[in-house]
Amino acid sequence: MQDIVNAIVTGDEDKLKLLVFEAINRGDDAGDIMNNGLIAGMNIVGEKMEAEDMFIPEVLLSARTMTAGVDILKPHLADSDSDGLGTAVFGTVQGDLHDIGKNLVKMLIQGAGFTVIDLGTDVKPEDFLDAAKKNNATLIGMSALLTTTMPMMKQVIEAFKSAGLRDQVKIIIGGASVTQEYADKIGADGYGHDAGSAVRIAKSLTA
Ligand code: B1M
Repeated sequence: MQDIVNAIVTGDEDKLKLLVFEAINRGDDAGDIMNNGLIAGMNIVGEKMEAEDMFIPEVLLSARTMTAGVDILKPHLADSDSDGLGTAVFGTVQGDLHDIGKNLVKMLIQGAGFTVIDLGTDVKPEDFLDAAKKNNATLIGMSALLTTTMPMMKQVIEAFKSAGLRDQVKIIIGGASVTQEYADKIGADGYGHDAGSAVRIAKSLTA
């Protein structure tokens, strides 16, 4: 696992792919590889970024490496026990370009049986609203990783209120800086600390 962590930190995509394939073939648990390998590596990247030991180009390499690892793990992570749970609209809020966590949550939510419309990153409040109307969505999922972009989540909720659609959707939020307290404060219906809890909460809210 330590080699996987190191491959994420050094942004060595070829090595990471090899290691993840090896681990899967050995029968290692995909969730374990994700949490103790890929995400653990990304956490170190975050610490190094904060300490200015790593800079944007290197962080991007680590992010690309992480995405390659997630792609390999995807079929082993998503459980497709159920389907027909409704349509969810997902996106990273306006001003924010972080999408690894959002993609991970999306992947598991899809595996759980939701149809997901992914609006990508830097998504304006009105785009969440338009997509929800167009697709009859019952769940809105927002991700934000920057303290400066978290307030956009509130603006999205306000946009649904102004359009008279707040009661027709459940809204869940998450991302590194987001907390349950913040979710309560802005009136979100749920907060996911990680991808697993996001799925559990999404299912309970829309049941
Ligand atoms: Co950025 N960045 N970054 N970055 N980056 C952070 C977030 C930061 C904490 C790093 C640090 O300084 N320690 C810091 C934010 C500080 C703050 O606001 N408090 C930061 C900064 C400052 C910045 C820039 C401003 C840097 C600059 O330009 N000077 C800049 C902003 C760009 C922008 O968005 N406008 C920037 C840029 C980037 C890159 C582009 C280089 C790259 C993103 C690439 C990409 O996403 N495609 C990047 C990265 C990779 C990170 C760190 C290192 C890793 C994020 C990540 O992917 N983690 C990050 C440090 C950190 O978070 N420790 C950092 C792995 C991922 C699986 O976790 O996204 O938290 P996460 O998702 C988790 C949970 O949060 C949850 O489930 C996921 C799985 O468990 N979750 C949800 C997420 N979304 C959810 C939604 C839900 C429910 C749960 O419901 C819908």
